[in-house]
Amino acid sequence: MTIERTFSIVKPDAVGRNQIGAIYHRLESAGLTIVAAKMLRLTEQQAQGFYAEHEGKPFYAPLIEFMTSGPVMVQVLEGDNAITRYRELMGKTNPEEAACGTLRADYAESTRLNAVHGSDSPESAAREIAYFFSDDEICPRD
Ligand code: IDP
Repeated sequence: MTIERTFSIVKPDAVGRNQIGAIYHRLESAGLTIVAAKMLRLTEQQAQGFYAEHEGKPFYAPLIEFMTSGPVMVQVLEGDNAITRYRELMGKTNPEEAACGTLRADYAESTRLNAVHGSDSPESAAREIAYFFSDDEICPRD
């Protein structure tokens, strides 16, 4: 067992369709425990900092516009091998390529409006969790 933490966003498209609960149900049913969560509306500066690795790419400006277009839910997920397992549960970036039964196959509209974010490595998870949560906002189960 390798208990890991990963960072997740329910993006503005899914929040706007009232799909928070459905997505949380899928996370918990997959054995991922939500140990921190909050709703917020990203500022342009927050979104730009979060997606800094994509600066200069053609999809960067529309991505920032999308991510600041409405509220998001940000959460920390904990579980065995959580980083890889949550990436598998999300499915590929483009929902047309996402495997059946994945979150993006079921909830994403397009490659940009793709419902969820998840960290892609232990280094990203640590950076992204610290970007949104202080240690005292994380509530592991006893
Ligand atoms: P990921 O979210 O699957 O890890 P990344 O390549 O890190 O994908 O891209 C970050 C986000 O940028 C994607 O989730 C999606 O919202 C958006 N994005 C990525 N590639 C494209 C694209 O080719 N067109 C439009 N939006 C894109």
